[in-house]
Amino acid sequence: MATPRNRSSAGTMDRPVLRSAFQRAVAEYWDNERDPVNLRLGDVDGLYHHHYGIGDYDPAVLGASGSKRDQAIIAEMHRLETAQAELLLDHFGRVGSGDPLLDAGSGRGGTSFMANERFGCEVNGVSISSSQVEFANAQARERGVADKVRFHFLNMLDTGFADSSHQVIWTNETTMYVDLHDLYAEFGRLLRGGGRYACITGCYNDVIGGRSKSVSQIDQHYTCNIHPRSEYFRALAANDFVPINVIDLTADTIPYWELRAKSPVATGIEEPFLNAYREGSFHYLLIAADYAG
Ligand code: GPP
Ligand code: MG
Repeated sequence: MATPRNRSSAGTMDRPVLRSAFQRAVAEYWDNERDPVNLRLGDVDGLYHHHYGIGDYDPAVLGASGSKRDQAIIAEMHRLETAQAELLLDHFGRVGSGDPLLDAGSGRGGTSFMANERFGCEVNGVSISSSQVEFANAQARERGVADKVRFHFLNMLDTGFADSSHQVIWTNETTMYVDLHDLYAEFGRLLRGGGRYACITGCYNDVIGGRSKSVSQIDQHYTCNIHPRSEYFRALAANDFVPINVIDLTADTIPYWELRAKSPVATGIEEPFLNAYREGSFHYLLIAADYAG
């Protein structure tokens, strides 16, 4: 089992987990987050996601009324979010059951549990939100996989795991919280040669200009800093990652946002997402890259 070296749950004196005012603000946001859009969806089957959905929704869910309608919409949104995570797992490349995997920005653990179920592997999840780490470890115990799926209060930019300790690392909508060059330097250290990095992210379209108003509203809403599309490929190349797949999921995620806008758990961020995607200032992207270092 890959375990972090020399780390207490709060980091070390010289290398604390939270290192800047920005990181402390991000941790505070996620420590306090209890939004029904995430908790009620997670309650459907015990997989608590912190990412969006892909694929068409079944319009029949809008036909019911009252609480039946609410529950049908919530179950459908959850199905689309789980489909998103399944697609990400499809891009992990060759994985043996003895290969350790790393979920960087693991939230309440949804994608980690799916990865463990699919591949039978040990999974490490890291997050700078101690409440999310606690929640996810409680889920691991409840699901009977605590010996295989472990969540750590650690900074993905400096995890403390050993060099070449992981076969696959993924980020499911978490890279907008970190500097990509620092991130991929750490991932290069952690991955074995021939290891795989898989990512789903939202990025702004710097081919046609700067950060749009809608993208800025999304940043503000989540206390994040969405990167330009080009930055991903520059930072990957600079750290010896070679992309094998890049998929524009923008058209595939729009139905999720349309359904979410009609749902009882809409948060107000639906319009900025729909505007940004429709005007072309923002993309929902999957990137899979092999580590060639
Ligand atoms: C996490 O999903 C969302 C983010 C980390 C924000 C940035 C993502 C982009 C693709 C720009 P969530 O499920 O916690 O969000 P919500 O509460 O809105 O469902
Ligand atoms: Mg959500």
